[in-house]
Amino acid sequence: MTITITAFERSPDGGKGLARDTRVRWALEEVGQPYEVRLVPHPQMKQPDHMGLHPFGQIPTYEEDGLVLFETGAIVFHLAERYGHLLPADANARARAITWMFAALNSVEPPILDIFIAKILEGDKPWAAERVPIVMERVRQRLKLLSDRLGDAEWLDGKFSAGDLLMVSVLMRARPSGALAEFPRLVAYVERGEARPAYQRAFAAQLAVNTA
Ligand code: GTB
Repeated sequence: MTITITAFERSPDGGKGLARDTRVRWALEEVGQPYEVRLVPHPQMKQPDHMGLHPFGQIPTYEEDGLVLFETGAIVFHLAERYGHLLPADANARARAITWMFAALNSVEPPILDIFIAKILEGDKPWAAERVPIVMERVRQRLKLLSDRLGDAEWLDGKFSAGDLLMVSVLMRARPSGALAEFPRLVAYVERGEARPAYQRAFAAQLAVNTA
């Protein structure tokens, strides 16, 4: 049984680890599963072969023994369910860790992505100069509450979980705007995630692709 994921042939970030295959690579490393990567040139993502795997023509996808998945949250959840390690055994602790997975993807990632949309995709619009500070303030408010909740804890709820893996991955995208740096506890939290050997292996693997 071989696990195959897809990734950008060349990530637009040049290997900073911000494209979403990195979080899937990280989860695979955490659960100790070997995997192969099929690199997809951007135009090919919109062709029928790839659209058959991913309805929105994006990366990453996940293939394993006839199973095809898309959406990084679903892929990380599947890996945690099938291979263990990333979710606690206790039912209530497990439910809370899953709640943090949803929080990362539904409550923290969208405002952070809005920074990229406002600055880059819509940066040339006449209203961009007014919109960017509004979007930044919304991110600040969300990060402040997250930082307060984390406090001085190492991870969001006890041991490192899939919730932390996704939250750290999402927070990394707030770094280029400077928003993350305003919250030292979150900076340290992200650094703890990045220091994990599994993350280091995932990062190195995507970097090798993007600097080859
Ligand atoms: N909700 C989906 C998931 O979590 O799997 C989102 C998947 C997604 O957005 N994929 C992006 C993609 O395929 C790549 S990761 N885009 C091509 C397209 O839509 O045509 C997003 C991404 C891209 C670039 C950077 N970067 O340069 O820093 C970071 C993240």
